[in-house]
Amino acid sequence: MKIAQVELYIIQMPLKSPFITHLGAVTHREGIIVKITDHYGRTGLGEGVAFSTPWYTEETVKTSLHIITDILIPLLKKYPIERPEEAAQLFKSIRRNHMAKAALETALWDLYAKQHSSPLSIILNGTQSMIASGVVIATNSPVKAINQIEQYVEEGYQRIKVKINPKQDYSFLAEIRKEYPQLPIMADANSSYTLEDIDRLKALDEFNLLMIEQPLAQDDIIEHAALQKEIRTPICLDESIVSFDDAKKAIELGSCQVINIKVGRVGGLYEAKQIHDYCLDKHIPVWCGGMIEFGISRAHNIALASLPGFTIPGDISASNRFWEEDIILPEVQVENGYIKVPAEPGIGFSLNEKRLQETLLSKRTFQF
Ligand code: OSB
Ligand code: MG
Repeated sequence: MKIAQVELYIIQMPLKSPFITHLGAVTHREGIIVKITDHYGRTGLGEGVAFSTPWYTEETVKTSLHIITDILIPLLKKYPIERPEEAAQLFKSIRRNHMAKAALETALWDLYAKQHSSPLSIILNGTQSMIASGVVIATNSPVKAINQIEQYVEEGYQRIKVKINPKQDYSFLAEIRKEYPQLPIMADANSSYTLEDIDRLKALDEFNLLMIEQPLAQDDIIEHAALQKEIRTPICLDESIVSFDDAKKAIELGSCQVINIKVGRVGGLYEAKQIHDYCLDKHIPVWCGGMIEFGISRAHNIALASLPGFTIPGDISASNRFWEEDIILPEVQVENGYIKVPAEPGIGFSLNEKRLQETLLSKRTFQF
């Protein structure tokens, strides 16, 4: 792919309002923007989605920087690649560190698509020109949740996800359902329950949720299979699925009926597409998850969600859901509940250099 240079921009931005789950509150988002330039001056963009601390996954911004800088860039220098799939393959010689790998791999996909003057969605075999948009409410106050839902429904979002845990479930959902009896709602538990809570979880069946996301342990697929036999609400796995193999095993075991695919969590677009293709074959619907990310990652999510198996509105919301001003131009917009898949080459969004400078903490450059 004739890589000439890799630039890493470490940026930080405040969220418009805190994102609260039982695991803690996120008020600021640190992230890594990757820019890969080829010999002809064409650039590919990627984003590292690890958080500053390991509250959601084991990776952090610092561990990602270490792996990208000291391991993955030297690998790319040593073994020049012709296609992004080869990078995905090359990175398999390194264990885990999926978010670090995805940061580089996604930038290579964008560069490859631009080198072929094709939209990334087309390179990935996407078939949808619009994707249905959903949004996440992450607050511990039912009043705030209802107010936010009202605003987001007005903005056109097609599906609302709320965060739940054993201290905030039945009555919280009952209050919401009272206001919105028909609204497509799902709940994300972020691993806050155990099998001992089975009666609490059964009780949630009456709310007709689209699904319950990751009720049990973050690395479990065995107990989720047992739980699914006891509850009517479909289980969707998030944290437990970090690879194609995990997805295959979870489906074979009956641990879930839906999968949330996150590009960073599974190590890049190649693995994400493998999971998608398998799920499509097995009639398991998938949707694209979110990581409170900036516009570059959002743009990769849009390209991925254009694939035919993405039949459920995911957590891809507009840039203004979290940010006063995003780092891409144009910003991601939701119109009548849909996001348009760009028809321009690559991800179809460019860096907002002014915003990048305003939010920049540090920068590193690597010549090839
Ligand atoms: O569990 O899906 C999750 C955000 C950060 C970490 C984990 C999760 C989330 C979300 C998605 O719920 C929020 C979004 O980006 O829209
Ligand atoms: Mg989740």
